Amino acid sequence: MATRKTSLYLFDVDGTLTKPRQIITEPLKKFLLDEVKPRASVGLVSGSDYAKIVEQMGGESVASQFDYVFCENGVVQYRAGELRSSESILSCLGEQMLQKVINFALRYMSMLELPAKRGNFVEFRSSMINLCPVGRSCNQAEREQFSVFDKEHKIREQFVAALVSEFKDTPLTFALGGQISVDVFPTGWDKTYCLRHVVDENFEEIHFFGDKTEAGGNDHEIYNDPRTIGHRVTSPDDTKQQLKECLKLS
Ligand code: M1P
Repeated sequence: MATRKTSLYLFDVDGTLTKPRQIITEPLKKFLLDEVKPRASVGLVSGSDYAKIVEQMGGESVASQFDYVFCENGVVQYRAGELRSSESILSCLGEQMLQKVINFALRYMSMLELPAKRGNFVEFRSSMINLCPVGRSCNQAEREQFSVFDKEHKIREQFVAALVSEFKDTPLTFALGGQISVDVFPTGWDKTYCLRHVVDENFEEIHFFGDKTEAGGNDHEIYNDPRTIGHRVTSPDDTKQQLKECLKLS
């Protein structure tokens, strides 16, 4: 039987606990904190930064009730609302290489014709760069519109292929972020990175729930890692259903 000492349940956020970039629903939040947390340790592991995770969980007071909050794939780690550790992509790559990536990406994105283009095409975070052809300042309708266009025209897949080819000799990984962007980070700084922070806890089971588990998605590595039991989900409702089955809840 799962206990908080023996079992850890890790959750991706976008598409797993919330709709992309939306706020978690009250019933799911309550279910996780009232039903799951008493039975297992719980953690969030997202490509997003802390501010976005807090916003999507409905505030810092909720986020800090999770035992672990792993941001930017766990390269930035929070516990109980406190920053515990982080790494810098700038120190890892150096300014010159970073600029090569940013300049290539901006040139590539400048050639794209899309239904809409807004601002904030490159978001620089502690441990990753997020590249967004439509621009992160798009509104929700423009986000949805890009997502439909991207599914049809494979904008991000082609962008990733161009980045991989250009930087094939550089230890960088390019992963489809959520709905509208591409995450760029040093190889190895994928979601499996967060597992090093829980080694000392000696959990018998680490479950991971995510929706982007296919190759190229940002849940792929941790979902397939031998240290985790991976659960592929299709929506927040599906996550709840699978959790009920795992924990034998009615
Ligand atoms: O699901 C995690 C992703 O969330 C956002 O993706 P998008 O804006 O494309 O839906 C980004 O924060 C991305 O970095 C992150 O991986």
